[in-house]
Amino acid sequence: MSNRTLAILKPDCVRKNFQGKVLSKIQEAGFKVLAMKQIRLTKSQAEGFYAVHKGRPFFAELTAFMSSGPCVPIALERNDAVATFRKTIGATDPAEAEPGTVRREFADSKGENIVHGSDSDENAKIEIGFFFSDSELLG
Ligand code: IDP
Ligand code: MG
Repeated sequence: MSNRTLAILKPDCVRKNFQGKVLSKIQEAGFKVLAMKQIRLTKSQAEGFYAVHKGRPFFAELTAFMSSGPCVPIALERNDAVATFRKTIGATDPAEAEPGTVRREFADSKGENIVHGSDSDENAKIEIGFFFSDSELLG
């Protein structure tokens, strides 16, 4: 069944000017772009988005990084979107990601790893709603 996931091209991706290269790989993997924008999160917005990680040792570093410059949230559609997207981007740590995945090809470190992908259908819905209103998601 066709469903949705949220990608974010993270601030390292925008700084390196890799938005086009990464989006190409996402499109080549069969995803349709439903909605996309470039925005800069405040620190408190980044803390809200990553609230599930509050208390983890990397939370301060992660939210500082995610608010360090503009990022590009993208609502994506495909069959089996969440699992397929996570396969397309690869493991959190680019050193552990499979060859050919987005993180393996473009990311520098486990923290600055180019792209976010939702981890469940439930979280995809919440995360898409964090960035996009219903009228932006009509497709
Ligand atoms: P995911 O993005 O592959 O789903 P999560 O475990 O949900 O990985 O972690 C969210 C984000 O937090 C990661 O993408 C990465 O940017 C950052 N992160 C996770 N683990 C570490 C770490 O050990 N050191 C630094 N940053 C980390
Ligand atoms: Mg995650």
